[in-house]
Amino acid sequence: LTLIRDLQEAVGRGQLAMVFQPKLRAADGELVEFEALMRWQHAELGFIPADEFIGLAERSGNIHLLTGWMIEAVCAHVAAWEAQGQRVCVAVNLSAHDVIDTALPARILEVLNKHALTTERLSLEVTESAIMQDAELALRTLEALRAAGMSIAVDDYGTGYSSLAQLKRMPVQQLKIDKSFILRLDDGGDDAIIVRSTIEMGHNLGLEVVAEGVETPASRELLRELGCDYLQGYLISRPVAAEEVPAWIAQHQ
Ligand code: G
Ligand code: G
Ligand code: NA
Ligand code: MN
Repeated sequence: LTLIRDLQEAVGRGQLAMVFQPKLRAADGELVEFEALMRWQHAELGFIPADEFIGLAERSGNIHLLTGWMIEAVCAHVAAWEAQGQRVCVAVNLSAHDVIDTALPARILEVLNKHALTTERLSLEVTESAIMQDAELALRTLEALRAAGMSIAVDDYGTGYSSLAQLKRMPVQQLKIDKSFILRLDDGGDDAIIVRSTIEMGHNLGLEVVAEGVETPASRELLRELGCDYLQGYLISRPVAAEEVPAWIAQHQ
């Protein structure tokens, strides 16, 4: 309970942080966007993993505070990079509660507008389980985000229980294959079969496919051969601090 209070205070006091992990186009290695990942360094407890404090925020009804902070801070970073002459796009993760918050799209547009940013600067990642918890409400939120020009990725694809028939009704553009299928892709096991058919199926449905958790050159090559569209993982880069983003881009070019 004190942890919930600490988290609420951390948002207000600017004690949350975020790191940025690049996503590249598989074919030519071109930088596409960075995914923003939230971090919390607790004053006494130290670093608390994101899935723990985000789960806590969800269960205690505080996730909208974190998501609101995230959207604002991401847009502020993107605007600052823009002022330095660097055009950066960022993907933000939404939780199950965010995706049924039908007022969220208007709030996001307000923040983009405040920073004079167009909607293609922001994309969103939502897990399939978050989408399917209340598919009707999620559909409304996602359609509004999509109509405004933001692209949406289904995160952790393959770990949920949604049927493709359900997912197909959703206005999503990308499938992000969960890292549990990618981490051991190069060891000759069944993961390659799963990944191959996921990429094929995604493409047949008109979706782009992203692989996360790319850790080895062998996995990268296999994913390229399988026609995967985008790659993300420690092989390319660990998540980096906001201050390191301009240097990362300069070095990558
Ligand atoms: O970066 P890390 O491995 O700690 O992320 C752990 C989990 O927390 C991942 O599932 C990631 O998507 C999630 N996560 C990280 N940042 C955010 C955020 O800003 N919002 C939400 N909803 N989830 C996040
Ligand atoms: O649930 P989600 O897919 O959003 O989780 C993303 C998390 O995975 C991030 O916290 C990030 O730190 C982590 N991650 C990113 N790339 C890799 C990777 O190549 N290997 C492993 N093991 N984890 C990764
Ligand atoms: Na994610
Ligand atoms: Mn994921």
